[in-house]
Amino acid sequence: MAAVSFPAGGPGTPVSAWIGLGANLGDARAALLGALDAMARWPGSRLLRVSSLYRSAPVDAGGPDYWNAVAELATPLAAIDLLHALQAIEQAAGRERPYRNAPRTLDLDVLLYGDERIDTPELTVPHPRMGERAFVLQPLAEIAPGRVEPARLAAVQSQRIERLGPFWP
Ligand code: A4P
Ligand code: MG
Repeated sequence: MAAVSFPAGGPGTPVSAWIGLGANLGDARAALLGALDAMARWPGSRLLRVSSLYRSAPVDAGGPDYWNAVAELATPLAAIDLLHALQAIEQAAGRERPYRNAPRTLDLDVLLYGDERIDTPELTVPHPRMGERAFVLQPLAEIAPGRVEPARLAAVQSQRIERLGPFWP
């Protein structure tokens, strides 16, 4: 049986985690909504805030434009269990991994997990590339301005991103 670990506050203590959502294949908007709906149904977890929906040019990747958003989830899941639960949602949405940064039906990343720093082969938090990406920083700044340095946001202004408006609930 897989080992179960708990957040720093102890078993059952909810932690705020910020999740990055992205998709650029199929009905991307529906995939993002479906992922939020699935997270909201996890026992003991609660969606606290969801950013607007954004449309963005692919960064370090090809293919069609992406749909992106960021959500804050209060969850009793340990970080590694959260990652696995997100991967299960990706799989259910038909995610395939032909190569790194391939276009995808759904990508769910753990951006932040409370104030924790995690560096294991399977999970790095804060997400190592989030600081260079407007498609993460802009929606994150919308729902958690204290977690984004203004200088970082200013540095990614050249990346094309458009706010489409609220989409949750
Ligand atoms: N992993 C390690 N840390 C994390 C974390 N904090 N959150 C590991 C999620 N996963 C994490 O991810 C590969 C492995 O990263 C996982 O097995 C996990 O153990 P993946 O989702 O299977 O593959 P990927 O998404 O192709 O790679 P990666 O590294 O997650 O890519 P990125 O950096 O997420 O970039 N442009 C726009 N406009 N919008 C986008 O959403 N997304 C990407 C993907 C590129 N360009 C984009 C967008
Ligand atoms: Mg990913």
